[in-house]
Amino acid sequence: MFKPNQNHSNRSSKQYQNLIYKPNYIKPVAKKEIIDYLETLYPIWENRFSDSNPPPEGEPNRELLRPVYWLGNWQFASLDYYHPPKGIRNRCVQAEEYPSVLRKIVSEVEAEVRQNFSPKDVPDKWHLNTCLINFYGNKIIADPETGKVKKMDCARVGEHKDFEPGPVASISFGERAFFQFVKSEGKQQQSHMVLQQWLDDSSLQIFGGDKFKKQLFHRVQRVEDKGKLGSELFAGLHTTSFETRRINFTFRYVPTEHIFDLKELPDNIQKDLKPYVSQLATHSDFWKQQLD
Ligand SMILES: O=C(O)CCC(=O)C(=O)O
Repeated sequence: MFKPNQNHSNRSSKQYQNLIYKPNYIKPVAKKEIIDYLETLYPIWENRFSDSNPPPEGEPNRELLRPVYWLGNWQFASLDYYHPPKGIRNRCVQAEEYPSVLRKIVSEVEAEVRQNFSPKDVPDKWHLNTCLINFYGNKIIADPETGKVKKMDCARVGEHKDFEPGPVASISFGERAFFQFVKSEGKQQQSHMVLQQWLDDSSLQIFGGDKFKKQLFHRVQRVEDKGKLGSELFAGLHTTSFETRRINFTFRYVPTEHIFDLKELPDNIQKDLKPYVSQLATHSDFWKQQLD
């Protein structure tokens, strides 16, 4: 059992009930293949809201803090993500398949889950068919008056839950991230930290079960900035106005009946997604076909 409030180092494998951490899980050959694959992607900047899902009264629309790419199915932020039991329709859009290097890793991770998690925490038909790729780093902003460029560190994620059923697996590359599970004390109160750990380059983290998925929230407080690790590793990426120093893949499960083709979505939603899909289609045959 983990001890609350302990600051776990990242040097060795850790296993608690429903939480696994394995450093150096991805071997260098697979890591290189994954980075090569990432260099073929053109991540996009999404807005949190859209015409069909407008921001709350008085709030402006806003860009996410980082560029993203999704595989398996794309949960556009402006569709408000997959959120069962109510938010299941028009949330998950069929997307590109995993490349073979990820398919192999995913099947090993699924075996790991089936070996180590209680069957009651692994839903029927559970498999990791959805992947969010998050790019963490500095946003590059040019001052329109002076023309000077400044960097804004956006390498964090606020507390949230992943609502997809069953365990979630996360693989990290680049600079290490300080990851926390927290107990929310309500909107006006500061959350209470329960467990924190560094997620290192090439590590695997898996969490599931009621405690880590349903009760606690999780967040990334910061990503180290030691200089070279991220910038050299990610020099060939196609993120725009952004300097990446960490990449995280989170693999999740969305029941296939909740994944829709773009064409099946209502017209107003297709209209909201058009700018994103058009942008994706400029570099992806899959997305080009979805537009045709
Ligand atoms: O970057 C990470 O380690 C966590 C990402 C995360 O919380 C998410 O994708 O939901």
